[in-house]
Amino acid sequence: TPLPIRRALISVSDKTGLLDLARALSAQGAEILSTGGSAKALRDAGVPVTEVSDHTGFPEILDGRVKTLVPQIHGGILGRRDLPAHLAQMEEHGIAPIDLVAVNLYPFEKTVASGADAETCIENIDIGGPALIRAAAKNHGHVVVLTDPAQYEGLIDALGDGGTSLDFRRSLAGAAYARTAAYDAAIAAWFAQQAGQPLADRFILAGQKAESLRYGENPHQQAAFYRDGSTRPGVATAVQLQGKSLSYNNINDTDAAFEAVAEFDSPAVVIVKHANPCGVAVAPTLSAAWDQALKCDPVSAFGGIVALNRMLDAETAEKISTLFTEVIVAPDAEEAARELLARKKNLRLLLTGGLPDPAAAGLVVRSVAGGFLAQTRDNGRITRESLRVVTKRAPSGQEMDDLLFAFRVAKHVKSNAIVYAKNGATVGVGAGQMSRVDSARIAASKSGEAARAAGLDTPLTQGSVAASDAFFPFADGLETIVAAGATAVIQPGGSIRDDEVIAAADAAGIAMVFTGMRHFRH
Ligand code: 93A
Repeated sequence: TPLPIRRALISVSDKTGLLDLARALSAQGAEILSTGGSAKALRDAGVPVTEVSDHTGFPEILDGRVKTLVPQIHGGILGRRDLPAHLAQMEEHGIAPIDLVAVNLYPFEKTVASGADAETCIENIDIGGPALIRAAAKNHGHVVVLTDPAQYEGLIDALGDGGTSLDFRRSLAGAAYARTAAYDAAIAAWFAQQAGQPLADRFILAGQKAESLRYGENPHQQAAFYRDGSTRPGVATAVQLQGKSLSYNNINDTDAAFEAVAEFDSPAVVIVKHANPCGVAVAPTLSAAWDQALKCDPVSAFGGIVALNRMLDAETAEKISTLFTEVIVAPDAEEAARELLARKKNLRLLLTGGLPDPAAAGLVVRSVAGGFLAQTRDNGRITRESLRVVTKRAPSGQEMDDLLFAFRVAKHVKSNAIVYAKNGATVGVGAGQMSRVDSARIAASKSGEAARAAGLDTPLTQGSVAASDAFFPFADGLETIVAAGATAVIQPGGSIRDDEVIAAADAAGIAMVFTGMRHFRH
């Protein structure tokens, strides 16, 4: 039988939806108990409310650190309504039952994110709130627990139907413990950070489920999307303007594309398929960058994800819309571009409001059987100054620009990665092969196909430069690149056979630079 609410305790830091909730409770006859700030907001709006301190006869003390941590409150929440002994004890100690608890916590995560000092962060560790939430969730057989304004509407609907069901209360209880777990995880992570522990040593599994996904990588797999509270512009924080909801693969690919496009300062376009770039270009305009990126591998680009690092303009949007595209992600889009894309009902348009900082520190986690691997994100970025020319011939200015571009792209290609580039655009991408030679060969042969499709008789790799994400263990990889027509190579160096590889480069008359930094990506 549905459970009506006789008495409700409301104590919320985030006052969103507070009045609607309180009015609905009041209307069905509930007495509302509330703490200082929440009580004031209700009184000001004319909603009848009793201060917790008046209800308990005990004042808020210690600057509010002890507001609700009293037996009248916790007894009122925890007492079992189905046990006569509990009811008798409540009666004996003058404890009135509390049937609903609506609490959202001191904004600890936001306070930390704002860069507040340690004392302020500590003051924002909520003690009474989690205690209320956990107590109400434990006694969900008789008590409703609300921890998020997004849950109020469901409660208001249930009240309209005469009260809440056990199923409803049970699901809210689960959500309540997920919230307090994530809250404590954030606090633990902050303490570890304060203690100076390295980023990779303080991974605590925390995240709030953002949405259930239709399925995972394959239709027989379940999937869900979690947010970790980060404000980094990207797929997790983007606003979706149109199109079906994102799939698991869409989210993964969009992330790969947007992280890659954020690497470049000039207008840039990245086209991603299966988490690998199949076309990347920088140019004076987005529209020109799109043309060049598409030329690299127009066959693979079909059904891809397109990421841009500038406000999407109408001209570029028009061009992209002629190709079947799953997702477009950009910091923003001009009104005309939005209107144009609105006609493509299935295309998803995501706007992030900004670009992530590729140099920012962060943690990347993946699961393995029985555990997790955590590492700091690959925020390494080589500069022109850090390169070492190892061949007799030094790269020309244009070659140098393209080498830097190609190496930056290679960072976002699954290993073994070989990227051919020319004039600020990829002309061949070899990804995810078990041998570096195969990556070099595949990229070159695809570029041959792309050239033939465009009616050219020389492969696009002719006169290009090439980047390798890791060193060449033997000269054969380099020789494959030379055979494809590249004139300069960028690679980390560091193989015991570097001498052989350098000799092969000199023999072919090409230029080669060492970065000293590797960009494996698996
Ligand atoms: O300082 S507390 O840890 N001690 C408490 O007894 C207590 N009771 C509720 N924090 C406590 N709260 C929190 O106060 C709630 O979780 C809520 O976030 C906040 C609401 O305070 P106010 O109604 O004064 O704005």
